[in-house]
Amino acid sequence: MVNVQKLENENYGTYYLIENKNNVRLAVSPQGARALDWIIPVDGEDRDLLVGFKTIAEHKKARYYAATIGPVAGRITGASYNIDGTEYQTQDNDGGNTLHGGFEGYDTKDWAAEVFEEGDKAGVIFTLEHPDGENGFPGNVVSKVKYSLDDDNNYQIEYTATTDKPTLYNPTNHGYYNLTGSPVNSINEHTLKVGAKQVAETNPDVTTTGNKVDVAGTKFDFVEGRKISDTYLDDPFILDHEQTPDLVLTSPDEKVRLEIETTAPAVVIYTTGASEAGMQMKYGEMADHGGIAIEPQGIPGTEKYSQFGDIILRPENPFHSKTTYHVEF
Ligand code: G6D
Repeated sequence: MVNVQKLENENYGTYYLIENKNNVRLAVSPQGARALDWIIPVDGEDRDLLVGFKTIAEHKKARYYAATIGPVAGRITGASYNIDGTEYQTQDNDGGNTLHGGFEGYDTKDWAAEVFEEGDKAGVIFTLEHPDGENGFPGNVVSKVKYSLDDDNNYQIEYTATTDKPTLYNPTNHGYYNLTGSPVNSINEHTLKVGAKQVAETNPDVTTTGNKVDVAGTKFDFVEGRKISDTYLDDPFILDHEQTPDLVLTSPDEKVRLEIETTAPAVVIYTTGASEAGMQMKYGEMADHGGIAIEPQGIPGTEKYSQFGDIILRPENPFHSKTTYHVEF
């Protein structure tokens, strides 16, 4: 039976603790509709798979850690886009481009929270109303992000959204993971397997070029699964969806296996580097390469490149996507 409690403490403020029968605990916050902790018992010890900060204040400052990113994750090149012949300008917060929804992206918002129980799972539904035109995104958009656990150790995030005008919509969860339980250890000895034969090519500013590139023989080839080693990533992997799960991350001690399955067309994988090394995290100082962010989403740049799909949300076609993070331990 999955249990949900609304709690309050000085570090997290108001948050929700979701616990299943196997002592898996997921803590989530209305601030940024973000996950704070994802703790599993390994050999009788607690192991927190999420890389994050001790306090919600630090999360708000750093912004993205396991937060809901939106309305558009990734970069909008030139901070502008066109829908049905109308040009829209968004905020330039990243060298001429818009990153992760701009200065006031969904991760910066306080979401409404509602506890739910549905069959064998339970959790929290976060809701946000985004007013028409705010930060260059048209439409009164209502987003709902449903965080849940079940007793089979599935952690699920489900997104739905509606709009009264055509707009761009491509959310993600920007969770950073380290399956050793602490980002004091690098992720180099983790094994990563990604069901993606192609990545979206990127420019030096990390915007996409519109080209899809085969991973065979490149640093992006994780099709068969291999150690991450000193491979630094900040790239969209285009999922084949030919195998389930879409992605597997295994801890160095092989005691924890994270399986991710998503309806999203891609996952952006970002590994932390020198710019994050030394940051004071929940369990100590972040090592260089201390965390791997896995962000299921539409391919960044889809608003410009139709070959990537379509991220226009229209009134007649509500948005839905679901990602399941299953952990074996
Ligand atoms: C950098 O380019 C990367 C992004 O992909 C990432 O989400 C962010 O850092 C945290 O801007």
